[in-house]
Amino acid sequence: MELYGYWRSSASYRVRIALHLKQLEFDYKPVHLVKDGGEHKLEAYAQLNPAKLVPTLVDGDFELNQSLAIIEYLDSKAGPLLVPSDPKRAAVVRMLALDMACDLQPITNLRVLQYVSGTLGGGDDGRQAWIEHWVSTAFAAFEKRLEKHAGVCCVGDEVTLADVCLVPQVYNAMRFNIDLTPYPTLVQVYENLQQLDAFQKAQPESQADAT
Ligand SMILES: N[C@@H](CCC(=O)N[C@@H](CS)C(=O)NCC(=O)O)C(=O)O
Repeated sequence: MELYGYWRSSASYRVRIALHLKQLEFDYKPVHLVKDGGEHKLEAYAQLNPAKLVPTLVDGDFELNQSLAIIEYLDSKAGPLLVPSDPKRAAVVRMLALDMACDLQPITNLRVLQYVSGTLGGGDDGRQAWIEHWVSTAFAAFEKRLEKHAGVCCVGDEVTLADVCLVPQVYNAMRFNIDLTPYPTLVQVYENLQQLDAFQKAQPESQADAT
């Protein structure tokens, strides 16, 4: 399999964690999101993803975009299951995963930040205020959910899709110096997950394209 991604992309980071948890071999194909206006906007990459976003997984002649669809596909290939089979547990895991991947990540994505700071004229301060507002809104709610559901991981003591989606957003928040002290449960779960080999291997700074 091949994974087209970018070291700092949170959606690529999710897929890397899932691949490592499942111990699936893959070739990592870096797509630079910043250099020369972004390699993801070039025709060669748009052939793989017309939405011009990373990641893309290629498995033989099968090409797939959208990190959550990719992770579900990987779940069908190899264990451990990241969405549990118990329906209630699965629904809770999906709820938490979507809090991060659907309600938070898209509004802090590169193209949105560029629009806020550039097109709308917000500059660096506007971008920072935007990130702080939306991360703290999402993390405050997530902290409450974790108080109800967390063990060592987001939902009990097993690693799930919720953890795979949380860690990249915490990495992103730290990158933008967001104060995490109001979210002690979230920070504890993040630190627990950072101990695991798969999460370490998937870290942005450990990727070949990290600069
Ligand atoms: N919902 C998509 C989101 C993909 C996405 O937003 N990718 C970002 C990096 S995390 C990207 O390619 N951004 C490029 C840009 O904003 O121009 C997924 O989960 O795969």
